[in-house]
Amino acid sequence: AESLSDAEHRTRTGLDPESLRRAVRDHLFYFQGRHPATASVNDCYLAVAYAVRDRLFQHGVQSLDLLLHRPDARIVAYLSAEFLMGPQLAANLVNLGILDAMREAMTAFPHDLDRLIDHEEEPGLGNGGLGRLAACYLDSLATLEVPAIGYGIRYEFGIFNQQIRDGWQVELTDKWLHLGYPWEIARPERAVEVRFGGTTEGYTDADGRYRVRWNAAEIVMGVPHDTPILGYRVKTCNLLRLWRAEAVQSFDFASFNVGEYGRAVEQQVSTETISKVLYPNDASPQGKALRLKQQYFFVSCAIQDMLRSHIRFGGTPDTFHHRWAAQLNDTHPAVAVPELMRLLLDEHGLEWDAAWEVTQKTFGYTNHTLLPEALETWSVDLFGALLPRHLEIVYEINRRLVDGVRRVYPGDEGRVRRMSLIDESGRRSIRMAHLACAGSHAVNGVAALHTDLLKTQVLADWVAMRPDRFHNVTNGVTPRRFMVVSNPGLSGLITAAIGDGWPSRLEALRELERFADDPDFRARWRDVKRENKQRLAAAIEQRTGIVVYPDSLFDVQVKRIHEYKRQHLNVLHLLTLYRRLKADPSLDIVPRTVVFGGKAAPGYFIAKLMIKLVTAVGALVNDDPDVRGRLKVVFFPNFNVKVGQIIYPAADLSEQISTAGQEASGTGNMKFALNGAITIGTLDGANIEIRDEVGPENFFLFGLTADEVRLRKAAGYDPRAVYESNPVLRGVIDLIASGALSPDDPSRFRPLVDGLLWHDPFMVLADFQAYVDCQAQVDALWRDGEAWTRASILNVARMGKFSSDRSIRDYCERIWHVEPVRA
Ligand code: GPU
Repeated sequence: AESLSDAEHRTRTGLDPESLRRAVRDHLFYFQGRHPATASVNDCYLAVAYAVRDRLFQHGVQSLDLLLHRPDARIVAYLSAEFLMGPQLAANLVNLGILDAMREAMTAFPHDLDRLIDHEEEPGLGNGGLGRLAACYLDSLATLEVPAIGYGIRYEFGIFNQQIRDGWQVELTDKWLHLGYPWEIARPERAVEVRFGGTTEGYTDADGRYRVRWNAAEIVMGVPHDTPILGYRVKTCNLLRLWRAEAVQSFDFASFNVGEYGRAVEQQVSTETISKVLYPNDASPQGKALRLKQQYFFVSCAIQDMLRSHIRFGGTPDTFHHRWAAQLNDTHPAVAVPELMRLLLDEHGLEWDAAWEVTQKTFGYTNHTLLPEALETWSVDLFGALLPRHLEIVYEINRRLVDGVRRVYPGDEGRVRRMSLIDESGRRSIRMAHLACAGSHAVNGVAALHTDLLKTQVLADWVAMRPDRFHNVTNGVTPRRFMVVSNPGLSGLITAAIGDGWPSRLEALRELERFADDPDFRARWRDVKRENKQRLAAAIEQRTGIVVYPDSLFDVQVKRIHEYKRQHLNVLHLLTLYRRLKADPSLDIVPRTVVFGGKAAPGYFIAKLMIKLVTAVGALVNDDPDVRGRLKVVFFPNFNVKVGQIIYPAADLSEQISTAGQEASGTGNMKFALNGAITIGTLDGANIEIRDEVGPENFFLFGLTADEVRLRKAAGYDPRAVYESNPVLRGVIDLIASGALSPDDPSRFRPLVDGLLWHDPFMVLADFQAYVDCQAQVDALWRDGEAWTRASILNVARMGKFSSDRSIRDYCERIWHVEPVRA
């Protein structure tokens, strides 16, 4: 059944199949010089994309017009080093409400729409959860009609493409621009200059006031590239504005003699490396000068852009925060704090106190991790060499901060040392999380447990001084991309049952509860899941050659490879199953297909070894005649948004098994549950809130709690003792250590085994038995197909809280104090 809004959209000019067909044909002819009959898949894809982009910008211009007439409206600036946008075509067609119309339009061309959607490559401008969250938030901001701009870096090369060769990860350069990226428009006329290095000097201005001038050594141009972000079935169209670094022609070439053209070009190459490549580390900063340059580059572009537009539309520097609410997506953009201070002080002549008030009222800071190694610091020497003026400002912020601490806690020098922006132990470095806290009016964690741990541990001193600045905003994901686009079967079934309002009002899914006991509905629910599993099975066979059976339980763990996420705990369970089957080949077990996916940071040796371990287990079990196909282990290569859109809808069991207290939130957990998978998980991150919502009887819980982990460590955790006392565990560890999984290199997995036996900081062995027992409960429920389906339906019905629309409403109300601007 066609929804009212679909019908409405179709009658609007340019959105009916005939107009779309004409637009695609015109783009082929006039833009690409192609005849429709001979157009390639890429030609057709580009033509469709341009036809869609035209319609997005039509909305975008209207949104901008509206803003110009509403200079009182506050705009959100989401500052993020990563935006993991995923494929754009299908998502834009869904938001425009013309997926079916375009499908019909494309019947006149040699390649149908689904072929084009499949052909599209995604811009991988992020590592994982943090970058994907930013993309979900842009979708929700537009859907809620809140004016917003995402500011980031237009990396020429995004996250590497992962190949699996001989079971190992191999990294290939991601050339996402090579066939042309049709969704963006370059805006060279809006370029800004960004400076680096050099020195500062004091001077007295015309009014006799002391001022500082920054004599920089290097100038770089930032050129914005805009991608329109249309909300779901609304007219609001926001922007993702990504900056590309370019050489300043006149600067470089004028300073060299004719004979030194080569050196001039070298300078240009070095400048352009700033936006060349995304650092492929997830939650583990590298401290490289180029990374700091990237951070300052995009932040300076963004703040200058915001200031310029504020002033162009009649604002003054001291009212900047009335126009802009800027969110720092972790500390990667935290240098925005001294940058806004510098612009207000040095370029716009504000006094310190006034500038500081504007700055604090502008920024909010979201923390995304508690891992100590992930808390960013920059060496004072490096920072000062690159940003000498900003270092002075950081010192002044710190001087005032420390004064304040001493006033409130006289004599408490320990506290002063702990809270200082400068870590004085060892090489002096700037604590970016402290800088972000100091410069923000609001600080938030991303799930209830994470915020609690932030408040009681990492940022406890800050909470003591300013308790009202701390908030929780639990993460969410967009149901448009992760249900409507990626799971049309399930979406159609839901819409048939409860109407079509749910994608923008996800709490409405609760109405599905009354279908959980309807045998007919359950059967259709299972049919949808089966179709999705068949689709995944085909993709698995195509990409790995492994044949899997859609009737088996699809048990899935996809996410970055990290020891704290414990892919190896999952592997220990697989080997437990395998050893049971070897001991008794006639054992009646639940057939399982266990799918892994995810990238390892190229320099993270143990993570790469974990991938090799998974593929080695696959090689051992997949064709073992005793196993008889009842256990299949797959490593699906190059996990990204596009692959996720095939995998989430096909999962029965969602593995969320991080050590309690380590995963700030997780968002894959939400994507799985929204697609009817049941979670097996620890009390970590948002798992806790998911379990609260779906009900403990519809969630497989195991493992130590965050408190128990802490106590156990404090009491002196001895993994070796766990190993000694558990024969099943000993069996699987000994199997790995024996070299049976790596006959060509028997000691290959020794580093993993030794890490577990002698250190095990992530308590894998401590949770092993609880996990294996919990998996037995999974089997038991799976054997009762009706009960499983009921739990699956109830999971979806009760997941409404985890729409990113709810998260964004929370940010708007509690942190940004912004309101929608309705067309
Ligand atoms: N996260 Br810090 C990243 O993906 N990258 C990072 O650099 C940092 C955090 C993740 C968290 O690990 C995950 O738990 C969370 O759901 C996600 O950010 C979004 O908040």
